[in-house]
Amino acid sequence: MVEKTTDFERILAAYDVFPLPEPRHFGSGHINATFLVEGEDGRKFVLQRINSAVFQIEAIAHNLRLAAKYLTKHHPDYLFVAPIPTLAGEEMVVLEGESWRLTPFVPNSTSINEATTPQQAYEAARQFGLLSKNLDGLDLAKFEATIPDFHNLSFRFGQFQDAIAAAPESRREAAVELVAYFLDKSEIVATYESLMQNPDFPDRLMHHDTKINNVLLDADTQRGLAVCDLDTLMPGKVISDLGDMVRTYVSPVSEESVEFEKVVVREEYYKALIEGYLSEMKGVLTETEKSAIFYSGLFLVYMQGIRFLADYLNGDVYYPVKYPEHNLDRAKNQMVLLQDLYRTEDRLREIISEALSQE
Ligand code: GN1
Ligand code: MG
Repeated sequence: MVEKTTDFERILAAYDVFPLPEPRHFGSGHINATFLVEGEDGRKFVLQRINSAVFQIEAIAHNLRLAAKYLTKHHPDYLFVAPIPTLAGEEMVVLEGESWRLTPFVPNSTSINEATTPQQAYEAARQFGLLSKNLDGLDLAKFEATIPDFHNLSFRFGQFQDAIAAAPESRREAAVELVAYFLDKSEIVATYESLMQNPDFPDRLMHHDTKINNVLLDADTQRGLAVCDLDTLMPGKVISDLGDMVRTYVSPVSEESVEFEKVVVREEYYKALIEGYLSEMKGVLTETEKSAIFYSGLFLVYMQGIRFLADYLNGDVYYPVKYPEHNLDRAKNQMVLLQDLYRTEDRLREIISEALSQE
């Protein structure tokens, strides 16, 4: 559905792009509104309204500018889907208090919500590995947090505890089993805190939203072309990107599924994503980072589970919902996935060792 109140023509005039036909909603992100724009000359673009309640908008522009400059100099052939500057040289158009950004639509690209072949998992993971590898060497101190504490698990755990304490009785009651499960697994937070103290666990430029639908695949060959949705490109830890891939590539059904019996770890997809990521990053990672590969799945699935659950307890103030228990179901989906990661732990650790020992 197109928001009739949006003055697309005025926004796009800043780029000298004239939309034909009316831009339409595109993709499945939760936080920003995304539209596909077809220009009168046949060119296609992706237009996004950035959620300024969530993001430090200036930090996004700043980080992407630094990254684009570095990549142009050091990796000129790398396809970095950066915002197109307006005719006035700005990264964004601000209209009536809202910030809009235009990126090129990569020709013949497609994105998927679930991996249906291990090769897709391999290709997607390779693209995220390539991004961090190509950005290795940049001075991280120059980058800013586009969402402070975004993947700080101690902070997220604190928010979860606050949400439990403040929840209305009815929601706390409905969530009681899930809350107990996630509190019982707080060892995941303790492991995070000890890793954060480890000097062999460095910051790197991470994408921080490595869902499979943030990768552009060639529509014909399914080869990875590029990554998109770069709003959370900022310094972080390797467990963020690896973990969100585990979270979203290994199960045959997405985080939206309520067919909980289908939420399982597919080992061949796990293997493919680990091999895809390591094909780019093996030479970059430290020993501690390598030893945290299995943990990365626990970390991210746990964090997403408590974020969904906290939002349910808070009355659905962050993630848009289609029905009252939507966030509760999402949290349950994550719980089931976490349980399956524990169930398959031995085999997954073997897969990691084999991938690390391959030449
Ligand atoms: C949000 O907006 P979207 O769908 O790309 C969220 C991610 C979560 C994801 C769960 C800024 O991403 O952290 O993993 O939902 N992004 C933000 O689907 O909170
Ligand atoms: Mg997204």
